[in-house]
Amino acid sequence: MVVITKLSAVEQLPITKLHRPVSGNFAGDVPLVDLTSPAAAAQVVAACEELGFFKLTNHGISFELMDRLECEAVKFFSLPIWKKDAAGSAAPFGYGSRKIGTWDFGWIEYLLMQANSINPSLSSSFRSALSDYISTIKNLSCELLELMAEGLGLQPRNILSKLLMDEESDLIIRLNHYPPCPSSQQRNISVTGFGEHTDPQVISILRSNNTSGLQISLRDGRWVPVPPDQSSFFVNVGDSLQVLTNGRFRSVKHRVLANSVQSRLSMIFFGGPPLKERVAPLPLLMEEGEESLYREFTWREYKTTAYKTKLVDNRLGLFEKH
Ligand code: GA4
Repeated sequence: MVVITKLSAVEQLPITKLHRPVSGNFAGDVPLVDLTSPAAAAQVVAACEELGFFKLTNHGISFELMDRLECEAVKFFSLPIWKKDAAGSAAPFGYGSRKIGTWDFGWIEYLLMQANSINPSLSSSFRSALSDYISTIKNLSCELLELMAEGLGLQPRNILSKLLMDEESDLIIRLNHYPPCPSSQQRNISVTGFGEHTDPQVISILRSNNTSGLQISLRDGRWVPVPPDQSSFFVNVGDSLQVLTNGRFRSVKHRVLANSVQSRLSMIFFGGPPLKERVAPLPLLMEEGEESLYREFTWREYKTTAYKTKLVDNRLGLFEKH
């Protein structure tokens, strides 16, 4: 018997582990989905499985619609503090500064609103820009959820999107202003604008101005910056969609670091189901004998628990079976 103990030249080379499938459509580390491509459904599913995050291009939404809301948001954040406070407190819906949720702080001021009952204290031009933006982005979210259903081979096509189409669906819009933070550069440190977290809802659609700051966590735990692009949207899988797909799609961990010279302005739409809706894996997605990774819960239960946690906490972990 001949025993070969010497390694060949190729076997001695260091191995570089690829952290993404070669077949995907990527710009740097960020998966790309072109809504006009015949491969869009497959691209969406690949991105949601790999990272739970993608950049959406060719979405057909006019720049004017985004710009109008951005200009109104800039006007709002330039108001004196007492006028911003008139929008009510961020908990549960209104204007917030520095404080996020119950336990966290960030270099940020923001306006948090229920998408279907726009804050009456805002100017009429602001309310009109918000209402036009929300109805367009709600439709876009549903289109994406239908594309996901198609890519996953699910019938009917609206099996996911109907969660956002109910009169009682829990839809939120958030406008974030991250002022520049010059001391971060002077002291050579990173200042947190919004600490790392996953979104509890089904889907989140983000649009920002051209200021950097957003980062996502890759599968191997590395944090990578997401280059801003004011004409595209960035889409996040939320915890609820991770549960609906029994872990096949991943809710992405993300955070925002303050920019030392420029203001960052982002507008995010969060699509959640009605509070009474049960959130559980779709039976059609389960293989024979496959069990749910999560114990049963309603969106109300998950949301109530989530709102008591810290941003960094693994909220879904509290609902895992094993
Ligand atoms: C993250 C997604 C949305 O911005 C949000 C956030 C909410 C808040 O800002 O009050 C939360 C956060 C978000 C996750 C866990 C809880 C709740 C702060 C926090 C620590 C409005 C949401 O629905 O959940």
